[in-house]
Amino acid sequence: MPDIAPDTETHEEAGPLTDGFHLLIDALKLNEVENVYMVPGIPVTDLGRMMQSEGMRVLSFRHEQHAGYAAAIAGYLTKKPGVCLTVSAPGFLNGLTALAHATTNCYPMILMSGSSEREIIDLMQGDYEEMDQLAIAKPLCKAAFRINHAEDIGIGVARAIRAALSGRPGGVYLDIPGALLGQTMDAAAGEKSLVKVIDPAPAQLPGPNAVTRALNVLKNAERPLIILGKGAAYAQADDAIKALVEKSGMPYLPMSMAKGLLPDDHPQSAGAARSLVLKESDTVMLIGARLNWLLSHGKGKQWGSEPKKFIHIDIEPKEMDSNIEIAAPLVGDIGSCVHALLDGMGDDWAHPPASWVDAVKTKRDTNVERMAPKLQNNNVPMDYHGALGVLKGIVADRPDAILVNEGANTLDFARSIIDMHKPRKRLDVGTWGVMGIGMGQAIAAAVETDNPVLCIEGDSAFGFSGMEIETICRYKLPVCVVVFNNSGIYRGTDVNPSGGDDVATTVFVKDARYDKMMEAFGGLGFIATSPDELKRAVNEAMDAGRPALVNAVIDEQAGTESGRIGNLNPQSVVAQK
Ligand code: OXT
Ligand code: ADP
Ligand code: MG
Repeated sequence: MPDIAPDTETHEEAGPLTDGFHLLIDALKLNEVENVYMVPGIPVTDLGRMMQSEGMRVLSFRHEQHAGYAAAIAGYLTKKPGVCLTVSAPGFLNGLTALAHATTNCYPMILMSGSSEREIIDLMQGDYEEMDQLAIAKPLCKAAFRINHAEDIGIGVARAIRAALSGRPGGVYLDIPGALLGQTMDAAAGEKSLVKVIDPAPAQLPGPNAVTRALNVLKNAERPLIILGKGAAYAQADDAIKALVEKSGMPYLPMSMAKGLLPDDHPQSAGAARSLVLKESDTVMLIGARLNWLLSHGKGKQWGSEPKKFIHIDIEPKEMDSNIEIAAPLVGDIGSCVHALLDGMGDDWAHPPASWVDAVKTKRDTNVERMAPKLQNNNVPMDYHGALGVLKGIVADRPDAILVNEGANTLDFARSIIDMHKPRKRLDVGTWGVMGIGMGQAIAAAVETDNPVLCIEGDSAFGFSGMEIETICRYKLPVCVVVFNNSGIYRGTDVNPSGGDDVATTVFVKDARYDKMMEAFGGLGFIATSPDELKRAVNEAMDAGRPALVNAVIDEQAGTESGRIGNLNPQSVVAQK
């Protein structure tokens, strides 16, 4: 606490003072923000120090983008806003990608950036790291605020928290001018100015008519399907969702990060019958999933030729009819909507016709059986199936471990091969398919949950955040990174079409030893060239509970262009030279 200062105006003895630094920390702590992900520098270096001395966990990163991805996924995992703290202009911009990613994925996050002198910025006089950050952040987040006066810190933090969490969660920008931190005010008045946010994400009950309408549509379905998205996982209404799925008897399809909300080997899972259920279903109930590109916007060949009826549960009313007509919009929070449906279904809800349930089961069993022998192969060099077959077993043995996954082939194969067994244990590239979330998400997963973390990373994907393995080592986090090293983006075999000396644009250095990077910072390094070696290395690393990196050598030819989304690449009509 700063000194007691005499009031020079009145010559009376004033009370103790506080300042912007302390008010900001007190406001965050009052609202149970415990962890902050940051990169220090002017004007927030001392803020980081003081946060640490005041008992907050302050994780200092090597690059703001990864601190931001950590904060974003912390928000997803905890339903509290994850906080990222950066310096001005370049640090702010580095954090902005993650803020936009949080908004796109509906993760609650607050990006707090220090900023330079307002008067100089507004006259564009060239201050140190000058930038009109508030204006730049606005289109990329749910809300953006600047706090100019110490007495507004309590309100400013409260507004940021409520904006991030209420309704559809998302990213919020909070601009912290450097001068604010040094402002002083009477400590007692400062304490009174702080705001504890009451009920930041209030329950939003669906209208009774909307519930009845949804149940009527469901009742008339011959071939119903439930699609669970990551909004359903975020909602933490796990028991209610499981009860709804089981009471309804309907097949369900988990989107990538909803895998494990019910265990992937659940008898009603249609994860391994994806094409069939999308095409053949006549009624689809979406729970916390958008009809965006990942679901082909709800139309086209993938959805078959017969028209379908959609029931859509989402907290965001504007999501309804965004791509196609929704027969039964159910606007509200997922917990309340699912409970309302369960109540309305009564005790004698009829399960869907056996012909439909059996058709889904047959397709699922066929796909699983077809894949099984591929997962047993012990090929050297490893292909994706051989390597992921081993990791599937390790995840089954360690169901509490959090799986972080990015890449193209490494992502797409891992998603379909590795079963998840518990909710919110699979964290991946999200709505944008963004590379670079890996180490930031791994760090936050370890910090927020204390669970072990297994990262399955394409070698390109790993490169986006690889330097953060120093951060992982510094904080001694139980993170095992497996780099699927096929010497390139998608494959390691492309050649420069010009015949020149430069290698092809998708190809990396051959025989790279990513394991040595981890050893350089004191972590465990392994190299694995066969599934047996991979199994031994990952088990040893995870048993050790220490930072580890396994360099898994994958056949350079095994992957395909863009994994399973090669169809999205535009084609040139002019033949390549
Ligand atoms: O039903 P059918 O018969 O169709 O079968 C399906 C399922 O039923 C079945 N299935 C199963 N069978 C048996 N058993 C089980 N358990 C089972 N489960 C499922 O399997 C099939 C397939 O199922 P799936 O996967 O569910 O279905 P499908 O049709 O694929 O689903 C469609 C989608 C769209 C939902 C799905 O494909 C999906 O979620 N895709 C996400 C794709 C994505 O986001 N990709 C990442 C982006 S790619 C590209 O952009 C990359 N870049 C560019 C770049 C990016 N992204 N970011 C930034 C900041 N800069 C640049 C780069 C640089 S990727 C990349 C790096 C790549 O190189 P790496 O080295 O990192 O990686 P490698 O490729 O490994 O080298
Ligand atoms: P996926 O990529 O898994 O399909 P999306 O990110 O597309 O999932 O969709 C998540 C949806 O969940 C968003 O439309 C968001 O508004 C919604 N959502 C998030 N939290 C809640 C909640 N608590 N209640 C209702 N809807 C929610
Ligand atoms: Mg690769």
